Amino acid sequence: MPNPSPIPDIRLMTTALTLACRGLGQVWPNPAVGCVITQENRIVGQGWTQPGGRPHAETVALAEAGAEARGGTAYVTLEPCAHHGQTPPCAAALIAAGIRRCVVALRDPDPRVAGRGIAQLKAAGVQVTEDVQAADALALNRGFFRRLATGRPWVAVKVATSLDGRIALGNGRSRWITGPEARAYGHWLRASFDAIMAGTGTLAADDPELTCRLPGMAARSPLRILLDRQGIVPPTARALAAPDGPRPWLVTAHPAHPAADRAEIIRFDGAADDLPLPALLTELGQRGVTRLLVEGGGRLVTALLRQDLVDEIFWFAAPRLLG
Ligand code: AOF
Ligand code: ZN
Repeated sequence: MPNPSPIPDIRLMTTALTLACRGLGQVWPNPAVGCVITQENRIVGQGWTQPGGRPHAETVALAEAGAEARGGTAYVTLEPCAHHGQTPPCAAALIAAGIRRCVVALRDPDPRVAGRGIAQLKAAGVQVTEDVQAADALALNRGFFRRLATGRPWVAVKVATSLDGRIALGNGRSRWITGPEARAYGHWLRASFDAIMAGTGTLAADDPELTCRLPGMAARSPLRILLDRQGIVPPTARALAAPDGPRPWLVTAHPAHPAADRAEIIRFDGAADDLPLPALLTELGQRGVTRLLVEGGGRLVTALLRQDLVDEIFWFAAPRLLG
C-alpha cells in the first residue's frame, strides 16, 4: 500500500542518534556517529561507528543498503568525513552510491573535515539539509567536541551519597549505599565512557574492579585509569586484574611502582598532595580519551571540583541516613 506522507527528518535523525549511542565508549578518539539511509519511505540501511572508530557509520549503512541507496536519502549525525584517513572519505562514498539528499545534524569540527564534506556533497549535486537535531548531536558527542576544542576529555563524576550527603561511613570504610537499580545504571554509565578513573583512596578502601558487569556487556568495560602517585595500590588490586578490556593505565610519581608490570605507567612527578590535574587531563586527551568518568575518591573529586574541571555530575542519592 502506498504511503505518500514522508517520514519527518527529525524522526529519522532521532533514529540515527539512537544508533550513534551504541558506539559511545567504544570509538575514541573518534566520534560516535549514526547513519540511516532511506529509499522512499523505507529504511534500507543503518550503521554506526564501529569499535575502535572504524568503519565509519556511513560505510556500514551503505553496505547494508547496497543498490537501494541510489536516489535515497542519508541521515547522518555528523558531517560525513572528507579526508583520506584510515578509511576512504564518507562524503565520496555517499556520492558514489548515488545518494540524492543528505541530512546532517552537525558539522564536523575536525580540521580535516570542517565543512569540506558538505561542500563535496553539494558540488556533486547532493541536496544537503543541515542543523537537524543539532543540539542532541552535540550533546551525544560532547567528549569528541570537548577534546577537539580544549585537548582535554569531557569529565564526568559519579558520586553516591546518603540522604545526608555522606559518601562513606564515619569510620572511613565505604560500602554500598545505593540499591541494585542505581548499581546497574552505574555499570551502564561505565560502558558509555572511554575511560574510568579512580584515586588511591577509593582503590585502597573499596578495591573496586571498575568494570562493566552488566550481563553480556563485559567487553564494553572502559579503560581503567588508576591515580596512585605514591605507589600505595598493591599489584593484587582488583582494578589491575586481567580484564577483557585494555591494559589499565597507572598514573604515579613513584619511580618503581610495585604494580608496574600490571599496567601502562604514566609518570607524573610533583608533591604527593598536589595533583597537577589540568596537565593530567591534557595528557589523557593527547592519548585520545574523549569521555572520562571519575568514580572517586572524595579527595580526587573535591580537587577536580575546586579546580573547575568537572563538566557533569551523576549523583546517586540513596534514601537513607548514614550520620
Ligand atoms: C564520519 N563517520 O562514523 C566517524 C567520523 O581516523 P579516521 O580516518 O577514522 O578519521 C577520524 C575522523 O573522522 C574523526 O576525527 C572525525 O572527524 C571523523 N569521524 N566521520 O563520517 C563516522 N566516526
Ligand atoms: Zn567517514
